[in-house]
Amino acid sequence: MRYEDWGVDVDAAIEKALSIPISIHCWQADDVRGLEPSQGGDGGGILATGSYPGRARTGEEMRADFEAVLGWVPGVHRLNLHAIYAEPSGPRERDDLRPEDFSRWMDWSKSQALKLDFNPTYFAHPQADSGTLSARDPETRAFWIRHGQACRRIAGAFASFQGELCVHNHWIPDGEKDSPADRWGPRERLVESLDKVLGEPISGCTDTVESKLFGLGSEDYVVGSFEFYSHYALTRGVGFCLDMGHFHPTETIADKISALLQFHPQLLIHASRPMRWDSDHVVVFNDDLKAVFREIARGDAWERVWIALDFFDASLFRPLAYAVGVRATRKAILAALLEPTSLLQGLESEGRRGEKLALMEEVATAPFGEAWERLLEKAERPGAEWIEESRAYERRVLEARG
Ligand code: RNT
Ligand code: ZN
Repeated sequence: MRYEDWGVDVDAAIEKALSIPISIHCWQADDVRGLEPSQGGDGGGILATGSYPGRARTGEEMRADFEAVLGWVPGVHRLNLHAIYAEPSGPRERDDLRPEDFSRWMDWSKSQALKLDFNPTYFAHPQADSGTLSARDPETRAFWIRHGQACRRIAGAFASFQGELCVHNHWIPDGEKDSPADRWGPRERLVESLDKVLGEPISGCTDTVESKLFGLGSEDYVVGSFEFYSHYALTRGVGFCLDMGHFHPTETIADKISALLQFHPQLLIHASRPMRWDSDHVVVFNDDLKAVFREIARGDAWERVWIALDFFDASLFRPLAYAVGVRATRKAILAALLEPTSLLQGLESEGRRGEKLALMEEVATAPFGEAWERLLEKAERPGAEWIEESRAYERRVLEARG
């Protein structure tokens, strides 16, 4: 293969690409609805659009869908749960959630050799309509602080159950639609609340905080902005999460990685695909995605980055949406590892920038598809035939789920 002429060890790249965990978000399976008896309360500025039939409605249906998807995607995966996917034996408020409410997920994850990650759900709840951790009302704040604390204990329980850390990501929707007169108060309260949430040392629970520019209904002001959380994370020793859709519409995150990793020990990446806004389209193998993983590869920063997915499209068969996004992410990881980086950097350091650009253009049309097929073969996962398998699974699902 052409890559070998450039000094790239294709088999080593394939092996490495397969070993990097991709944390699959559970919320594409059901359009971010969760398993709670309906709570009301708005979605916190995120929105799955579409009404394709066959949405998973129970934990069992979700797990069945994940098992199908896992047959179509190569490499190591994790499963990223949100607190609203608890399966308690009786009614349970969010501030009282316990590890046993996730025992079905834990047992199942073990049977699938998946490690779990976790997220508190600070949205889609009547108490979240006027803010959560930054709310003016002290009782509302206290409720969400208890929720965050309960979730950290669950993440700690996952970690000890799986003998490996659990990445626990905090995203809150708090913000203002229009012209806030006070941008200070909510940020002061958010610092105070987060400090309380994170106060208890919990082994294996690895917290991250996720910034955002705007949401539906928080167009003018999001309390947890980029600067806010980047600095919070640095000063508190927690991880920072970058979501590909959480910046200005033409702003991409690839260039931020080498800047942030000068200071942050670790980053969580939410691979997503904003289309004109933070639309959470299914991730595809496009230039933005490739650029993110190329930066990680060039900095050999794989150990300092957790890779997770975050998209939800209700207009497609959901298991198919998963497989498209997971396969695209694995492709982007492989493409990054196949780059003849030292050749390119050598040309650059010698001042031969034209030749560097020319070589980049040659790399762009190198036979990536052949390497990808070799990876699939190695992982014993289907090529394009997975689409047929998805169609067969869809037929069965639509029959069973009406
Ligand atoms: C919202 C954030 C967040 C959520 C999930 C459901 O804009 O991206 O990560 O998508 O927590
Ligand atoms: Zn996200």
